[in-house]
Parts: sequence; structure tokens; C-alpha cells
Amino acid sequence: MQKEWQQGRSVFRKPGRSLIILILLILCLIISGCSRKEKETPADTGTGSDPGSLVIGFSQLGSESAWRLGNTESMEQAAKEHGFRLIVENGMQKQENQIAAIRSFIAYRVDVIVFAPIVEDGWANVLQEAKEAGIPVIMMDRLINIKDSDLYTAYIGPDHYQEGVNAAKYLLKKADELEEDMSENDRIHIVELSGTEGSSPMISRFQGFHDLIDRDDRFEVLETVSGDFLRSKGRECMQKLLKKYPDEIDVLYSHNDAMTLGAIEVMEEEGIEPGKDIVIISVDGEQAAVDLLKEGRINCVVECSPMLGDAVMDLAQAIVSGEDYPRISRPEESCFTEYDDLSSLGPRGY
Ligand code: GZL
Repeated sequence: MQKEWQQGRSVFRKPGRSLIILILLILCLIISGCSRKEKETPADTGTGSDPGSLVIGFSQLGSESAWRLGNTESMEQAAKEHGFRLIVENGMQKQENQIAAIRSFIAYRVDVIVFAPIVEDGWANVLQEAKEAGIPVIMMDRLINIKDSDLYTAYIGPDHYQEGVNAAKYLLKKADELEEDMSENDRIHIVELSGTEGSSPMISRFQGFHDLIDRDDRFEVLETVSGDFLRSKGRECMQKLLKKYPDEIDVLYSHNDAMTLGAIEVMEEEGIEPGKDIVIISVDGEQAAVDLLKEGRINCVVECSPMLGDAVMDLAQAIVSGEDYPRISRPEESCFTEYDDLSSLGPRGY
């Protein structure tokens, strides 16, 4: 699905907090003896002083899930293998932290900026500043809403809409089985744990799923609640849903494995058999979820690969070297279900 680029709301923030964070970040870089002059090789590249090695500023959105941790690790490993210096700033789930980090990378004059935007809106100003500084920006993992798509150089990340479609396709197949145990007028009741409000994976996984399910009158989505991609909130939301819809829930569609693991904890505390009493569809494909799929406690795991590091580093090299490069790149992704032979599925690495 081609994403419609709408005009992004430029968010002008009070200079106070963000400016303080920016100044502190720049001071840290200078004090640590690595203030970067006119494209000199930084004092401590940490990866040899090869003048060809790049310095990359990476604004990661947080560390909210095994997926995110795997993504950060993938970037760190790939930078090391490419001989690049990677400066990682963890936004800790706050957009203002990410914006301040990008501003510090501009001040430090990195060769390339990489960022995983926590939400879709509010990036135009800082990306304009990076463009005016002549620093290429690679957007990784999540997408943004922006009028001027020239404000980023390239995007590498999953197709979240297709992931929602994959989840729905599994459920359409499962429905034939579920209907056998249902009376004529019954409908298959679904609850949905969605990801961070305003984030592209939440928006697109919702849309991809609902575009198939909402037009099929065998299904009824009872409620969609945001668990913010967090295990703790997945638990909390599932507790509330089980109280609100006692014995009515047939299917859980969860936008990431972390929330699913929290929800399964609650189900088992309530004596509900996950994967049997409630069909469970989850997205990410982290090891813990695949293990539960093999045990029959999850029915479908839609893969969303965090292993983007290598592709990002290759892309950064191509951009800086003036070689051709794809503007949009997406990793190959699978969907693992209870109907598949998973015996050959190797370790997930996250
Ligand atoms: C998806 C990624 C999402 C994962 C979550 O590309 O942005 O963020 O699905 C993570 O686990 O929190």
C-alpha cells in the first residue's frame, strides 16, 4: 500500500526542555574530547582511524521491547563490522529527546543521521535543519508524515500494513474451524491490543487487519485498546478486557509480542488456555513468541524483522560514496502459524 504523505504538523516546542537537552548533549560530545571539526576523523572512532570510516548518529526511539533491543544490537554489530563509529542516543520513548539528539548530531557534523521515529508527526523542522546542514538522513523502521519527502534521504523498514494483512489472512483461514463450534447467529469476537498511538506500525497494522476483517460479517471487533507496545500495558489492558467481556472473547490480535506475553500471563492467571480458549495472533516474531507458538499457546506470529543494521550501514556507505541506492527498502518477512511445520525454524536472535 502506497502511504499517502500528508502535511506534517510542524510542532514548535517551548525552547526550554529541548534546548537544555540539546546543550547537554553537545557538551557531552565536546567534553568527551570528540568534538568534530571540519570533517576531521573523530579523535576516538573506536573503530580504527581509517579516514574512510563513517561517523553515524543514531537516534533510537527507546528500549520498550525485545524487538527494539534486537534492532539496536543489529545496528551496533553492523557498524562494528563496517568499521563505522556509531553514536547511539536512546530517546526513551520521547519525541523531544529524539529531536534533541538529531540536533546534537547536526552540531557534531556526523556523516549520516539514522533515526527510528517514535511517531509519524512533528519532524519537519529538525529534518529541515539536517538538510540545511547537508547531512543525509536515513529513516529506519517506522515512517513519518511529511509534506516534503526530500527531508529524508531513504527509508529502510518493514511493511506494517502487510503485517496487518498477514494477521487477517491467518484469521480468515482459522474462522472456518471456529465456526464449527458456533451457533448460526454467533459472530467471532475479536479484541485488539494496538501499539503506540500515532506510530506508523500501530496505524498500518490496524489498517491492514481491518481492511480484510471489517468487511466479513462473521467477525466483530469488540474493542481496540493501546498497550503502547509494552508488556506491562498489554497485561493491564487484557485484565480490563477480560472483565468487560467475560467469556465473550474468541480472538486476540496484538500488535507486538511484548504486549501478547503480558496478555497471556493474565489469561493463564484467569484459567484461560491461550491458543485454545482464545486464539492469539501476535506480531514481531521474537523468540519467546515463537516458542509459545510451537507449544500451541499462540496460534500465529507475524514476522517483523528488527535486523536492519547491515542494510542501514550499506545504505549509508552508498549515500556517502555517491553510489546508487534505493529510496525505500523493506526486509523479507514471513508469517508463522499453527498450520506450519516450524521444526526447521532457527533461533530468532531477538
Ligand atoms: C515495528 C517496530 C515496533 C515493534 C515493537 O517495526 O517499530 O516497535 O513491533 C516495537 O515491538 O516496540
